[in-house]
Amino acid sequence: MLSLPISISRNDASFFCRCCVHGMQRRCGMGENVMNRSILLRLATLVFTLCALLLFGGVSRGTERQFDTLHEPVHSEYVPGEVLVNFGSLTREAIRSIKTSLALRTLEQIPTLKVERLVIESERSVNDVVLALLDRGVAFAEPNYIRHPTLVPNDPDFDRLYGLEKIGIEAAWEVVTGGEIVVAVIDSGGDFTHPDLGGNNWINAAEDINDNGIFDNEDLNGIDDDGNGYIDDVVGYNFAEDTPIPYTSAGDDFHGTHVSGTIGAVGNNGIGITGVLWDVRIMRVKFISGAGGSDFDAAQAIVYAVDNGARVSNNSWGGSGASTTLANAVKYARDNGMVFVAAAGNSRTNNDRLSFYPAAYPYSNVVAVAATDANDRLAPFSNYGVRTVDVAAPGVGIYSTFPDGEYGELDGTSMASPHVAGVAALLLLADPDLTPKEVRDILVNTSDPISALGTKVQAAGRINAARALECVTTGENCERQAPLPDPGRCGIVPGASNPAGLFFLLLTLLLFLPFRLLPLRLPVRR
Ligand SMILES: [Ca+2]
Ligand SMILES: [Ca+2]
Ligand SMILES: [Ca+2]
Ligand SMILES: [Ca+2]
Repeated sequence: MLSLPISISRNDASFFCRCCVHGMQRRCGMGENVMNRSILLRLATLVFTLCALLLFGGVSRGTERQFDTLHEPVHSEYVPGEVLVNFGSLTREAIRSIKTSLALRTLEQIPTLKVERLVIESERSVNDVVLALLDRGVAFAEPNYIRHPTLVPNDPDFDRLYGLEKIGIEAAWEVVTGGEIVVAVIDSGGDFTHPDLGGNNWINAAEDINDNGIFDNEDLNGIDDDGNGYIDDVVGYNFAEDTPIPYTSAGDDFHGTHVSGTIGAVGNNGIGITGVLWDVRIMRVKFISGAGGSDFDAAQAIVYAVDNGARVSNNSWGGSGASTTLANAVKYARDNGMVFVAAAGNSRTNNDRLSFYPAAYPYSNVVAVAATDANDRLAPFSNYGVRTVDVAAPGVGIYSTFPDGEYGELDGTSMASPHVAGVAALLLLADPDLTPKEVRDILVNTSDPISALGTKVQAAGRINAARALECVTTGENCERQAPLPDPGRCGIVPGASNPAGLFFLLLTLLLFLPFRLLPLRLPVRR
């Protein structure tokens, strides 16, 4: 294949091909060697390459790229007076000297990720200290960004009631309704005593001292009975407040409670609602308190969920600041086989251009989710992006559990994400050997085509739980349902009856032809 100055995968090539070289998508889409095709095709390839470069300038998640913090906004919200640092291979003396000269004191560490959370005991700004640390050769240094739950106010305009039918859940339940799979809700806390949630709690058996399957006072013996580094963590952990109780109050924890209900409110128990799964083990990992949570706490929460056996995590939160700490935690999740489902964000923006993390991290286990309404339209608040947002799911007027035995409606990509996390768990119950990337690809390919989403998400449609399960259990209907997405920004097509297109083509020929013809002439036949 023509070597491109940016690293794109075969799939990406077909994607750009479809976008820019009308009528040639089939050949390119098959990923064949284009070296021995006609000059015309080669020229067209040059043009679409340039077009892709100019208009996209990046790579899709199909190829995992190096995470780069340099292009991110510097004005994001972060914890004042704190930095996250990986000292890399510096010697102990060098580290001590850096800490002394910059007046830094270590508060906490995550050994798995080799990251320290440091407090700045001087008047220097966070940005100043980060730059000073980078100057002294640390592996990375960054602010401890604040993440927020991806919830929007329950505006009456969005207020529609509809159920799980939209994603074909009833047919999916004919295959599997739930089972022994751990799904971590990394969020605010969740009311784990809710009558419609309590039966589906993950229970850390070694910490359940009285062995009654419930987190109660008798379990609080002050001992880390399972030796996982956390004392009395029976149903999860609260990293926001550093306690084993992942629930603080109805006001603080309604978001995580609502998300939990969509994934796994107890089904077929004669009360309230049901989640995507009737039966599941929900691990409650709280790091958000009040309006937000820090990256350090988020990273701790992710590592905890991975280390304690969660196969899927739901992450209905995010923010714009790029964080290596958070990225490394998501990568750790990937390396340990966790499907990381993340809300795309509620700022109506294109994540391909303005990244929203963790949804935009380029790892193969990340499933980024946009929100749709009862009519399969993109929710007005939802972020999108054909390269960085994978799928769409209902996220407007979602009825689910609230603390203290209550129920209510919320809107947001926060509410879309748990639909997808739930379906991912159903797929893993049907086939526990699926890799996170396989789960994501199945969710994308089996989505119901929705033309309006063709320019918005990679799936060009909304998830379909029934078809995804059919694919996993029978091998049928696994092929992509929707046409490849159209980024809608590639209007300048060579040969088009469009003066700009002709100008673009001529310019490309003048600038690149002499340089590119040489390799194009080389025969590649054997
Ligand atoms: Ca107990
Ligand atoms: Ca423990
Ligand atoms: Ca204990
Ligand atoms: Ca129920």
